[in-house]
Amino acid sequence: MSQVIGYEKVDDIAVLSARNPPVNALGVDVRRGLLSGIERAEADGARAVLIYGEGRTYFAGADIREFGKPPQEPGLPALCNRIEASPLLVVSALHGTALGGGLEVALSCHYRIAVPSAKVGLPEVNLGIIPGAGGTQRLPRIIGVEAALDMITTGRHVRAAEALEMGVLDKIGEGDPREVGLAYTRALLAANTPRRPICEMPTPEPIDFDARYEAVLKKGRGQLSPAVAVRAVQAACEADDFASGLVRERELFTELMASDQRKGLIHAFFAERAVSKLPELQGVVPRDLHQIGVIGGGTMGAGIATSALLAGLPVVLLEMTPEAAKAAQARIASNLAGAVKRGKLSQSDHDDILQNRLELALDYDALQNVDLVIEAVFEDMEVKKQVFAQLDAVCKGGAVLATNTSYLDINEIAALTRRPDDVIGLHFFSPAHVMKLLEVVVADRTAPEVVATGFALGKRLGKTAVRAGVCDGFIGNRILSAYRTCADHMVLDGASPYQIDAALTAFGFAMGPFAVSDLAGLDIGWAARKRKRAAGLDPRARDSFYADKLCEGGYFGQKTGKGYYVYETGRRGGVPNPEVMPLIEAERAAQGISARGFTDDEIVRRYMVAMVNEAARVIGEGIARRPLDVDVTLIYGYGFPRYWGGPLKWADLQGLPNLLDDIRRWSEEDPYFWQPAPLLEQLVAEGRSFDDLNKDG
Ligand code: 3H9
Repeated sequence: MSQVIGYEKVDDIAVLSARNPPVNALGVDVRRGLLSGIERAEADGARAVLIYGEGRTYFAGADIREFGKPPQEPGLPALCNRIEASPLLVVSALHGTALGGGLEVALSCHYRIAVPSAKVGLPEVNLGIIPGAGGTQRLPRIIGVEAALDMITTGRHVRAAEALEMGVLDKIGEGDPREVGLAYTRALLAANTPRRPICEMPTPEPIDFDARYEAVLKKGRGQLSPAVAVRAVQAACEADDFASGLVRERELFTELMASDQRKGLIHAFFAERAVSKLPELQGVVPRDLHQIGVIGGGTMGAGIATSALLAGLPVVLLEMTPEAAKAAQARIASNLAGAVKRGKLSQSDHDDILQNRLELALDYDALQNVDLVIEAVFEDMEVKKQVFAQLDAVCKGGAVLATNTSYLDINEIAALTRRPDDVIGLHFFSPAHVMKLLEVVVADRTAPEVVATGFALGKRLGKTAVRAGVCDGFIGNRILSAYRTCADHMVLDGASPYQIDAALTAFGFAMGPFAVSDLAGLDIGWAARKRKRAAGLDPRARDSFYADKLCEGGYFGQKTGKGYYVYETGRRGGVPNPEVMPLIEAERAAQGISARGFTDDEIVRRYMVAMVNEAARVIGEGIARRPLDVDVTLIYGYGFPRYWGGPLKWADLQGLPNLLDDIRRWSEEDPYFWQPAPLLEQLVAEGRSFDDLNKDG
């Protein structure tokens, strides 16, 4: 008797129940249990088999932890074929999330019923693979090629009602999945309903698969699995028979299983779940959050307030003047209207938020009762210090005092209060109601339950929260500063900003660094350069002034219509600004540099190695706990292509000794910039990888 698949006979129905928490993943024991359950039912005089999952869900897919390991029998494809071929009537009752291999098991059953809250999907492409247990062959046979391609190439989770309409499900029933399933199976038996194996259904109508392949490939920005899935569905239409279609699906599945993209995406899957699991927070209870305060209603403050309001948290927003408060309210109203337009918020909730849950205030006293307050005022230490002195005076005991600073020293801010234990950094990314990343910046004295509260707030706001330590730029902006500097050096030496942007978007970044600067505002980089120069640059550091000239001319990027690119109203993206290259050429001439050519590969390599090297420093100094924290930060906050798994997974895939060799070679031309990070040298010396550090915890 299987531990993970229960067997029970109810009249003439054999009931197989999955008991493999948390998500009933189809690991080897579950597969063995299902196989022996079907065999036992056939020998047991049953007329039908009902399969359902105990706990929170039907099978949520193959067990991802088995990927890359030697396969163990029975494989899922063979199991699905065996279920479908059973002479008994086989029915599945779905609840929770029937995903991937889970839906494939359901599709190998002859009938499917689900509870109304169930969702179904084939999300394999998000893990860098395609459905590998018949999903690409069975699904198009019951719902048609277009609907199947939509589900398989996007991986989206489809609600039960839509799945019923599409034909993925045969029926929806309210109640406990076991009872719902039993009632349906009894009804099917009573009506003498015949078995209905999908493999015996006619092949679906084809479409123009070549055109669809190209379109999906383009949309994936370098991600292969959705496009490969198109080829697998094509086989459902064009293969000689069902079995040959399965063989083709298997070939494509196996190729992707061996790919770096699969490794990267699986790494990203586990990294984003591990990121909030910090040993020091085990058992630490976060403080209650009933109401929060936000100081400053500019783009960032309004975005943070919107995010909290959308998550159901009432907000007190403090501004300095009635005009500023009105402008802040207008920003929040516009953000909320966008949420209504996108179907994320109902009109009545929108109205309720603006009338009852957002309080605008001009006096610090209004923050007396908030449980947590986030300041998002001007990025200046003196201003922040004034704000924190006021907060210290008015906020109730136990309130969490958070700063949204991007780079200032939070220890210095905390030291100014009588309660440094309550002070923390909560670094949001703009637009804060859209961007998923939240850096929870832990200062020297921050109490563990305040850190836990930061993570709890992140979860409530639907953010991916990463723990960071205090330094200039924390995890993300500090690493950004290094790879951005590398891009600037390449421009000085002969690459154009446009070639660099193109090479990096071809690598998979959402945007290149110069287009990003235009979006963020060139004035931000200008201010940072001025600050660094005023503090005194190391004489060995390379500097350049051409970008300052753009700013001096009033070109701050998208918001002024011109920066590295020219933005015409109504057009998406920009075209290269013809004034930029002459400025760069003049700069090269002034510095006596003769421009050389760069290949796109070299651009990507240098940019990535600069990123990895700085990331290794950030981990070595304890600013990021683990390599996976850096990976998640770059994926969620900096447009890093998820299918590489993050920069440090990319580094592992390239081989760390190769990256160190590059740094040593490049250090001959610029020994200041290309200094190997001690941690990178150590890992290479020990023959270890970044992922080994992740496993150390
Ligand atoms: C596949 O099926 C291939 C086949 O086509 C072909 C095979 C031949 N395996 O996300 P949560 C763990 S590919 C192993 O926090 P939620 C997860 O790591 C698969 N473990 O909960 C976490 O562990 P921990 C296709 C899994 O409620 C715990 O379960 N299926 C798996 O926010 C709870 O997860 C998918 O891609 C798994 N398949 O979300 C579905 N799934 O507690 C992937 C989860 O140690 N899974 N775990 O951190 C999901 O999308 C979400 O987990 C789900 C639940 C929506 C199910």
